[in-house]
Amino acid sequence: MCYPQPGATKPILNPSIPFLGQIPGCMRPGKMVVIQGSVPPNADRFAINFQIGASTKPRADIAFHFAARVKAGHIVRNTLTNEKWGAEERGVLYQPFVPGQNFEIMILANKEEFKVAVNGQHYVAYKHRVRPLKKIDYLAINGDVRITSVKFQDEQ
Ligand code: 9QG
Repeated sequence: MCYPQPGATKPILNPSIPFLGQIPGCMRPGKMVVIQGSVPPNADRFAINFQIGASTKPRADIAFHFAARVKAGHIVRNTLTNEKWGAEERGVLYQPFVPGQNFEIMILANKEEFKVAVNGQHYVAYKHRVRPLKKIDYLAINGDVRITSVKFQDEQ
């Protein structure tokens, strides 16, 4: 369900991990999520999931799974539908997260794709496989990561 929430929303500060939170007004073209945090020393992997609902059994669909495999040195993008993963997108990208260091991830949805920037630099795009975007109502973050702030913004 999507509960529209007009106006600016307050950042969520220092959430515990795993984090699960409703996306105010759900996803739509122009919606941006800014996530700040750090990668703990010895981190193996963490993931950011844009979900349809919050169910754990059966597991909610994930429109966009952004999985940083820090130790393995790559980032996997995928979609989970009816508890099954689709085709992974891996590309030959550098792995931008450094154990012990802070990061900022900005994820902006437009009509065609999610655009992900890491530390102020465009990193990767992921074409929408789930439509309409407003079905996407929860953000989940799990794994080896510390989060200091999660902000939802609407592009002007
Ligand atoms: O490994 O790959 C993404 O394609 C799977 C992982 C799975 C996903 C998936 O086991 O792991 O990253 O949420 C999950 O299930 C995570 C932790 C082929």
